[in-house]
Amino acid sequence: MSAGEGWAPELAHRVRERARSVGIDRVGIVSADASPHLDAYRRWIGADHHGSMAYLARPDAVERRGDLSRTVPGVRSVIVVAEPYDPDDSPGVPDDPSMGVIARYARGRDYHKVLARKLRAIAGVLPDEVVARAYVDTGPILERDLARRAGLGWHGKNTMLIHPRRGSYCFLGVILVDVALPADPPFEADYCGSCRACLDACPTGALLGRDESGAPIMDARRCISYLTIEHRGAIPLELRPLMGNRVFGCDICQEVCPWNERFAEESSEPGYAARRPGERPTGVEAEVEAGVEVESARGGGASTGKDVSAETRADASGETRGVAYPAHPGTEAPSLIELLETALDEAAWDSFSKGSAIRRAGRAGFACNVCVGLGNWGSPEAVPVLSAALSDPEPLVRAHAAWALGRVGSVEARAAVSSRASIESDESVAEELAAALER
Ligand code: B12
Ligand code: SF4
Ligand code: SF4
Repeated sequence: MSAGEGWAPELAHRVRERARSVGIDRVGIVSADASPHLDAYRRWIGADHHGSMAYLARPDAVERRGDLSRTVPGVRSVIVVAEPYDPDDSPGVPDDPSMGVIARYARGRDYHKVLARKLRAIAGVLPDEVVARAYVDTGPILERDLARRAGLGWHGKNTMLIHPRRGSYCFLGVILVDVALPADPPFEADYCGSCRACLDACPTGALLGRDESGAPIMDARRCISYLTIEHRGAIPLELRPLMGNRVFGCDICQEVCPWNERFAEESSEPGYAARRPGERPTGVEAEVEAGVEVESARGGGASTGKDVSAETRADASGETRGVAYPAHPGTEAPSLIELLETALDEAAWDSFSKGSAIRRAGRAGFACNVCVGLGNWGSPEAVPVLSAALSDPEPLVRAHAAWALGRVGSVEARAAVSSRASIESDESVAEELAAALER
């Protein structure tokens, strides 16, 4: 739709005010013109750097990334927001191989739900005749590219969108609108300079530096975040030892970034705080339990943007923290043994993963990640739980447990592996069991 000249600045002002009222003060606006960086994206896909994330390579979705009007006909502007999550780390956990490290972004409530709600609230200030669709990682959209063009930061060599006074621990969300709003100046500077701390720190060599056009390149197939969240199937053998105790996502290339060391911004969103052991999910999930169905953000993104009533319901969800729930070790400083016990038990997994981005890995995928962590720890203390994992209904879990027991290598570990080998019917698991015995 077209907006009168005087109307657009007032709308943009209202958008920023509403964003502030839901705790978001980083808002940028960019025109919905074609991205200058679609070629870089195409090259990335062409090099197979996306691995098995097939949704990123679907030809129609690639084209839609370059032409937002194929997603929202008549789109004129994009409102981009950045919302910080908790930058703090649990002291000692990354260096303790008996503990599992869960990436910061996934320690609290699923950001897709939390931020989607805030985006709907922001879009709620737009007049009814404005078409607005909100996305948080849920559509064929180059969110980081839009964020840079909206002035919110630069693309670091770790591929993250970084703000020079707030760092990179943030989520991005976008609202596509069919009205032309005044655009913010793009972020032109690159403050990485000669630094290469992230490239040197990445344990798997997933970061490849900048290409000739200046675009930062990641081979996602090697990235621990991809391996522990998106990858389906066995984790490549040669990468398992490099994963250490990172069992869901990875923040290493952000942890070493000087812009985070100096400027990481605190989050004011209580939903993103890490869950304590046994802690019950809050907010959206509590509503679902109470029988109030809430639209899920993932896969859809088809919100009209005007449903502020959902947000009001979220606020009314009530206090549920601290209520006992099937045991789980929480997300702050979980022991690997307890994490695997959790992943082997459907009810415990459900309580642990409900309302959390961790659920995306699936019970079996998460169990595999934890088996890798336990194998890297290599302690005989892990033999009982790994032996139990050898009886998991999912062959993938049995295969990763066999690998981990092979790394432990104790008499008990070997006994468990050979006992399973005598009855194992799945060929790929049998191979892992045999390899574990050889080791
Ligand atoms: C696929 C994906 C992943 C993959 C691949 C990551 C990657 N680096 O590409 C995996 C699973 C590995 C992943 C991991 C993580 N992800 Co992720 N992911 C995405 C997703 C869905 C798509 C990203 C994508 O298209 N990648 C392909 C590359 C080519 O595109 P790009 O990274 O946007 O890069 C652009 C620039 O290079 C730029 N560009 C091009 N040419 C040029 C030229 C010059 C000169 C310059 C400067 C730039 C430039 O345009 C590119 C597009 O072409 C986005 C959401 C979205 N829809 O955008 C979230 C997103 C990028 N992820 C996010 C997060 C939080 C993470 C993790 C931190 C989670 C974790 N702790 O484990 C890690 C970070 C790992 C890392 N170092 O990137 C946030 C990032 C927020 C931020 N501050 O940047 C996003 C935006 C989700 C969100 N809505 O908040 N992710
Ligand atoms: S998230 Fe971890 S594995 Fe992935 S690029 Fe960064 S440091 Fe490397
Ligand atoms: S660690 Fe250094 S090179 Fe990497 S993103 Fe941060 S400033 Fe840039």
